[in-house]
Amino acid sequence: MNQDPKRFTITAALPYTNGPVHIGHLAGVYVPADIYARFQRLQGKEVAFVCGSDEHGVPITIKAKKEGITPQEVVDKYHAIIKQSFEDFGITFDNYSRTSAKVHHDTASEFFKKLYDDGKFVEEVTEQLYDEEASQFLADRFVVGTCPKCGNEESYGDQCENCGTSHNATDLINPKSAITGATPTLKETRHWFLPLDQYEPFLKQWILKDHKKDWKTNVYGQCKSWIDDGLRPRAVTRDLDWGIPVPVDGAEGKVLYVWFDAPIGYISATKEWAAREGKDWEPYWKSDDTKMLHFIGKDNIVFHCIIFPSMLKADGNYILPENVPANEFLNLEGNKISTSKNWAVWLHEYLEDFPNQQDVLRYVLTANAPETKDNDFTWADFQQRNNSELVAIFGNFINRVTVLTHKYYDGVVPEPSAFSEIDIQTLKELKAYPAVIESSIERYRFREAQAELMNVARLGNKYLADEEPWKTIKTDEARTKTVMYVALQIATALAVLSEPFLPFTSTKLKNILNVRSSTVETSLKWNDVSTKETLLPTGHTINQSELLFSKIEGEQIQKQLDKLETSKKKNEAMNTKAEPQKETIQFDDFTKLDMRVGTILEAEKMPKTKKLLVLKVDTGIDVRTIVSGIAESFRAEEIIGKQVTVLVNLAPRALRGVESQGMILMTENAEGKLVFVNPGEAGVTNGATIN
Ligand code: B3M
Ligand code: ZN
Repeated sequence: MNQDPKRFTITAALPYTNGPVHIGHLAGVYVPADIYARFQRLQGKEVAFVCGSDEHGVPITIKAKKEGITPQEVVDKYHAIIKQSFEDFGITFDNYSRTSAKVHHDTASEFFKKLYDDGKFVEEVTEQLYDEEASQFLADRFVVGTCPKCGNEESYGDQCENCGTSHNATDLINPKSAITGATPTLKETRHWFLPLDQYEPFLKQWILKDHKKDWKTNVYGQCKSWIDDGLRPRAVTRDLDWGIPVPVDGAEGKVLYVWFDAPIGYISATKEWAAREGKDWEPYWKSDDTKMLHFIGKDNIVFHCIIFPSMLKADGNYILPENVPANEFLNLEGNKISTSKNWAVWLHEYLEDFPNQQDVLRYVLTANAPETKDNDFTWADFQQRNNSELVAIFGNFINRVTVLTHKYYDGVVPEPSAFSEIDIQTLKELKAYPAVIESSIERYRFREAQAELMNVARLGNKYLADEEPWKTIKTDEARTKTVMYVALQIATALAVLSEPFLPFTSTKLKNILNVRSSTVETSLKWNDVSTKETLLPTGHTINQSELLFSKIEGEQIQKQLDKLETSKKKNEAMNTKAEPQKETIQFDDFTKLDMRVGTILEAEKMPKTKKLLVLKVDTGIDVRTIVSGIAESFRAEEIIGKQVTVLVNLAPRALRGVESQGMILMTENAEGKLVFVNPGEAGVTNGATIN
């Protein structure tokens, strides 16, 4: 691969279409990929940035079963939501496709057929796990068991999420069906295997030798450990009814393994895009002067670095990725993000609470990107970075420059006189930034790159603070003009350099500087910041100033924390172990309890207590006083008139001097709040017995 690629094929992992996308997806894959793609386009490079929905695979069929709808209905629903979220956050895919598209079914089938015809697969009848109860073979996420490598008891059939190892379902210790919970039996079935062992020499050369230096250590390390462990043939077909049918005779009822078809989705997405744009897709996949990159999360490394490259190699006509800049995981407030536990910040929900603040989230996620290790997102940090970085540094600088330009010069860029030492130095520093940021981006260090962008704003702030145009305006008109001219050049540089990171802000800023519709912008490219003498010429008029960022208040953050707290409580309630069963009693023991339906007639707080309410209850037998410890869960007014279950023959006892003549039956709900064990049926009269 030469140093100056002609075009870029940038892929971002195809999200499984069984749920919406959250901040972990954005931070790990889509924001870094988008920064990279936007940056290359700003450099004037040809880019195909492709992605799409991964619509096959077991997670989707499981979701469909759970919701009682078809897999197609599941993917249609989430494809639309996911696509919208990406658009909303300014992820500039050239094509966001889906693997249920015809172009993909055709492309994946042809890919398989070619390898099949070329004799690249090993066809074998083997024993696979089978669920007798569900009459179904178990593979991938249909089976869970203990990981043979790390001992994680919840490993899936094809991959352990704890240690990242990819294995065959039959390797699992103590496998259990995820459908019925049954212990699977073994049943013979025919499948096609990609003999990864045969690709070992190729992988050793390509990864362990050629890319030792330029791949991230986490990616390289994982690959090395798999290769060192020895690779084994992997089945690329499955006995399932959801997926792409295996396109050969004698394969009825079988589909391609989702991890065989999904990466081919990158090719299909490129084809679809090229057809739409009237371009040729092939150079993007087959030409040596193309730089191909896969942006993914760390759990996808084996598929993108070992299996897919072996497939491409087996075909023989394809280029290989130049790099696979996989990220680690983003945690949320100290815990692993989890869809099933609703421990996540969903993108569509974020936008409801923080409308038009996409850039704030992009910024914070990049500032905390899990590039070399797992990282944590906290709402406190989110607020802090917005208020003391985006508002106080970036926003403040732009606001000062634009407000002063209007105040002093009616919005017209003034003419500078001779530059001082400081001006020359400042402009020189400014011109160095594009190369500095570029170098970080080209090494996939997006946090570092964005930090350098903020340094441009800091440079501007410092310059204004040192040169104090608000003071010199009273004494030295010429000097003030020069200072404002220099500050306006820095502001314009920020509009250009912020585009990959903060695209909405960049557009807003270009509008303020009035460089979008005029001829100025057409000439503003990334490198112009370092090469052009003038970015914003004297005499150019800028538009009215508006705030780029706004302060985020404590209540907004509290609301987000409360949401998470609710999820936490629900999870705790779901996980609390039921109390062990008490000793067995005889039927006669039970009949000793006299439980009735009663109605609360009056309720009043017991003076000087926190928990106790004094109730008058109509039990159908009589109206009696019952003291109940429920004041923390109910206000007295709200329970008057409620029908409840009462144990009426409990020996009376005095509580704080009031005799309680019975007990109301209660339990706790998911949030830990007491609730009545309610008769629940309309038309039950007081005094009705419970048995
Ligand atoms: N759908 C896995 C995931 O979301 C998967 C990526 C496919 S990329 C070809 O983790
Ligand atoms: Zn494991």
